[in-house]
Amino acid sequence: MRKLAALLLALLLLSGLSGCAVRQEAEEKPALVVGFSQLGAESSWRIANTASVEAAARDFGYGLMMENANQKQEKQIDAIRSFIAYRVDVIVFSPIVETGWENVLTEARQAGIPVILVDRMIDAAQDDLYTAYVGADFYAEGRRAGEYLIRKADAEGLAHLRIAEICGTPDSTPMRDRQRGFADALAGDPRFEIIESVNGDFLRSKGEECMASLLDKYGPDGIDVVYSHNDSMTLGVLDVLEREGIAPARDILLITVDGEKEAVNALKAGRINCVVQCTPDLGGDVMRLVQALKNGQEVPRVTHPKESAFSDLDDLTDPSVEGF
Ligand code: GYE
Repeated sequence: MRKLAALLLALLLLSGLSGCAVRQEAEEKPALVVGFSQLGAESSWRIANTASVEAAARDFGYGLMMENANQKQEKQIDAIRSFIAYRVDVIVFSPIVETGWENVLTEARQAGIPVILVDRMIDAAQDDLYTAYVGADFYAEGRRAGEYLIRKADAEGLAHLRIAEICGTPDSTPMRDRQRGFADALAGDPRFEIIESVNGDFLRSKGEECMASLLDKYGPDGIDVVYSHNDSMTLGVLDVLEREGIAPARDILLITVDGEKEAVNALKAGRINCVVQCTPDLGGDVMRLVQALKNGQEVPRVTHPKESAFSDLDDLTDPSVEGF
């Protein structure tokens, strides 16, 4: 009888232990592995976006292989090839420019690995090179920037505004669509003249350089508005204006896109006129799609986050007016 009890106890212990071992194994081996090719770390927006994807992968219990391409398309292509070789379950990537992805994405498709584009789009003849896109509607953002300027001109009776545009990375989706949306919103209204569009590559240092050379060329009285495609470049613009004794948001109107804390605070302090919001917090939407794909469910082709714009014509004490 005692022998039987001892045997039972041993069996119980064993099953308990092995149950524990299995559970531990399940905890160590993630349910699936996502390969994420981030394009760089050029702005606060990008850094917040990386953090959002990392946090969401953790929340969902997915493994994340992240490669940062440091603004180089070739590095993104290498990263995607290494994800294919590793046979990750899903590839997530943020294409630095729109063109030049056909070959590597065809390889991913042939390997049967679904691709989710996050933040930026591609421009390719075949439309089966990616499964879904999660990111902003940049055309709508550009329109919001233009619509603000129309409201401002109406409110203050401004008859002729000369606009300098500082653009993001050439051939990138936010650059193209923020430019197009803005131009379309103002089209046909003789009060607005875009005198020049220059490339600031989404970088604070280049925003500063662009503003300095625009001032050299047109003088402080030759520019009425600066429309900048992101906050980093706008912060560089602010540095130059303040150094030159030009009052930002009064001598020269400033419209910016993103909504990072430093820019929203500058808006509240009367140093920027309008911040068009673009949320970097895309990780949750991306991982929800990864989960749906894993469960064999259909996913929406396009997911846009909800966004708006804040300006000196709005109530800036509203709690919704805050940066990331
Ligand atoms: O506006 C900018 C970043 O692709 C939306 O890239 C993103 C843009 C963002 O460098 O700050």
